[in-house]
Amino acid sequence: DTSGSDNLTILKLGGSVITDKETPETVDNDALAAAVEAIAESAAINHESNEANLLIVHGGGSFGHVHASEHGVSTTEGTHDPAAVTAIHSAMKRLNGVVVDRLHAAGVAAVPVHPLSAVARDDDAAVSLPTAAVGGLRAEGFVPVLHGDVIAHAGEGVTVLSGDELVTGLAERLDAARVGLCSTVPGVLDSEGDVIDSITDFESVAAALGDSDSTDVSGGMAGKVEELLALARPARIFGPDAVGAFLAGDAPGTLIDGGSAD
Ligand code: IP8
Repeated sequence: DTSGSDNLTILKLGGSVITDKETPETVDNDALAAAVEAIAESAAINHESNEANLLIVHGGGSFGHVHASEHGVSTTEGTHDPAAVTAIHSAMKRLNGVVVDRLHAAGVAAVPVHPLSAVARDDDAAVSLPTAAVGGLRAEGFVPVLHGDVIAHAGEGVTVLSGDELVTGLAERLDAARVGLCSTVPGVLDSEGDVIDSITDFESVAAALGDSDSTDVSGGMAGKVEELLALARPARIFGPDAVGAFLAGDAPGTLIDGGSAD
């Protein structure tokens, strides 16, 4: 089913797209500016009706990941050290602040939403993700901007919640019509380096993608593909140049569609 109840598009800006991964806490200004411009021009933001059909999530890049690995925290390895929790969360808030500020400067009614304050994992690692805040903000014409974060995790202290988990969780709960992940590469690449058009099962691409069960926060591209295959709606992975095309309703990059029965 491709038609969500209220035409919501969820766009994730990858952390390695909008930051310089090599240098701690450095924004990639050109890449962020290009993404912001594409978002500001997009029809997903209807300035006349004051309706926001867009929700943005961004990843950690050289903000969250640097602090998370410094403190040995991942999606499965937790911490009970309040200073570690605060350091990782604060770094993500700094990046989120930059993203929100740039969106404002471009005329987008972006508002920050911080998962640590609202989201938790139970001891089966299932994420509880309340949607009252994002739903309420959208209904009032705002574009919520969420980010990968640290969240309470039963028995583990806090662990990392990746932006990808937020995207799939919100897509299901908010019945998103379209889901797009902007990555540094133009799509999921095969072993020749060509963009794969569509992926409907993991086995057919496993060899090209390599192992997915690393404790790396997002599990790399293989982890993303598995996560999106488990989502009961189609999603796309595309490169930084294709944000505008995706928001315009085009079909750039790789379609990932595990079917609705998964
Ligand atoms: O970059 C991770 O989000 P991701 C956020 O979407 C943190 O995996 C806190 C490392």
